[in-house]
Amino acid sequence: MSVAEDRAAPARADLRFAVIGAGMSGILAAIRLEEAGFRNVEIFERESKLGGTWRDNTYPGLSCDVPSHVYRYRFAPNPDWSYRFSPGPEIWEYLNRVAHDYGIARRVRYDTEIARAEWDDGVWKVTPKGGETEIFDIVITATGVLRDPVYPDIPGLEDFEGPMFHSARWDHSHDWRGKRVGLIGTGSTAIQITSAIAKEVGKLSLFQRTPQWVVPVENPEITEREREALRKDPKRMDDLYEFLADRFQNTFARAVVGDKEELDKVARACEEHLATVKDPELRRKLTPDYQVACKRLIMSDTFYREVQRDTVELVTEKIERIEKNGVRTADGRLHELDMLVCATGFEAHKFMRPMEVVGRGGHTLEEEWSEANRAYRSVAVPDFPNFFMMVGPNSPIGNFSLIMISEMQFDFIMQLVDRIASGEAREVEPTREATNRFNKAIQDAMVNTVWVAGCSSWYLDKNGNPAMWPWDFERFEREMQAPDLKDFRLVA
Ligand code: N01
Repeated sequence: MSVAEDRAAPARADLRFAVIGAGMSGILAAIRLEEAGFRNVEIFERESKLGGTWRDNTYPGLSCDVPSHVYRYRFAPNPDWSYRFSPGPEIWEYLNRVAHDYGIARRVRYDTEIARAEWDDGVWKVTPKGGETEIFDIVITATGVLRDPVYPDIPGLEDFEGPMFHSARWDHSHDWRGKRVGLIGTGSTAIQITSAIAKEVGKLSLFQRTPQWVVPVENPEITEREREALRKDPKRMDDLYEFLADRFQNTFARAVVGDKEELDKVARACEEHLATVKDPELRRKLTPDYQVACKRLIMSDTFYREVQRDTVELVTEKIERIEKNGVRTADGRLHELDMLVCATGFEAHKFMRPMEVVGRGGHTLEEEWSEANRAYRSVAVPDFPNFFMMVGPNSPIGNFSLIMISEMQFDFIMQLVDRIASGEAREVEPTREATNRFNKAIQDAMVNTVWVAGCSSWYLDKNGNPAMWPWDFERFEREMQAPDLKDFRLVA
């Protein structure tokens, strides 16, 4: 069960850490810090349970579109995944199990939202909402990306008299079976919901503003025999991990950052898949007019089948307003509904906010990021000493395994923490020059990516720039291997 490599106990094992968030990244940080010998690690979680996005999302059809055998901590292989892309509840259980096994779950300070963290006099003063300020040496934010739901800005949303909720706040007290369900949005979430409920709804009105490219990806069950083989021989799991990671890195991960040949392959697969839709009119409505993978690619081999059912109507007329009985579209038609689900996405650029972060000399993160969210290699910000982010700005959040990303970022952060723990430095932060250089390189490289091909998506920040990692995965691995200390200001 040990995750630690052979490490000497830190000279300053008493360093105080605030880990903010107990989702996938926060659990990881807490486990790794404790394994490294740090005794004072506090984990703050604003909700009453851990698990982040896998706690919040419980909608029908929820699954991860990254293969399960790479969507796991490296130190906690799981032979029991039931499908190639396992259902959401299984992932949530996995995170819970790991957090329990490593003694983290019981130590999380639940229902504790951090309102403010201020660097003052060489320490971080961290204040929970309505709570007392506590002192820490190091702050690690692990607050996720797709956390706060966005409801559509459509007049009358509150007028609807039936159940209405966001996909990430699914209200299970209302059965959708046999009902007239309205579903707004056609992102990854809505596609999964459609595939799951189309057969049993009374009628599904799927409101599409923009069609999506959908790549057909099979999701076979992992048989008990296969699971048993993995249980007996854990090396098989490691081999599978390497195989899946390699395959992804050499295909799709390259396609989105400029490998035209790979992108063409994905495009052909999507086009052939779309051609399986029989009704030409429906096919026309489902045909995007932008580059494949410009928006986050949808992975599904069931959506086109399900959307062709008699129970489903794809509505492409603009929504004019929402009324007490349903959705009124611009053609004057009222789509009468019993319940309405908004699968309308998340605020993907908030990071730890609304938490207020105040760095050196009273400089706030809000000021620092007033033009754009910029960090040094996604993990640190100048003027914010001993402050590290997991899955911060420009992390590779496309269709990658975010667990893998988090682990690499943590390894990088840990090497900086080691400088403090060994007594070599009291404060560590990236230089402004290195941070600017990194962000300039990001902007220069972005022109080669598929995300600037002219579509709108949650990848784009408020300036219309993709908040993504514009290079291949190997470069991310290389950059996360070891900090270049010339790029840091270390204060002894
Ligand atoms: O959200 P989205 P999502 N009127 O932002 C539409 C991850 N995820 O929850 O395209 C009408 O992608 C909007 O329309 P348009 C994954 O990273 C992962 O689906 O902007 N429509 C769009 O269709 C994913 O990318 C898994 O024109 C409105 C939809 O709502 C991310 O979550 C599974 C509207 C929002 O799509 C977000 O996906 C599920 C309006 N006013 C999700 N406002 C895995 O398998 C918005 N829309 C890991």
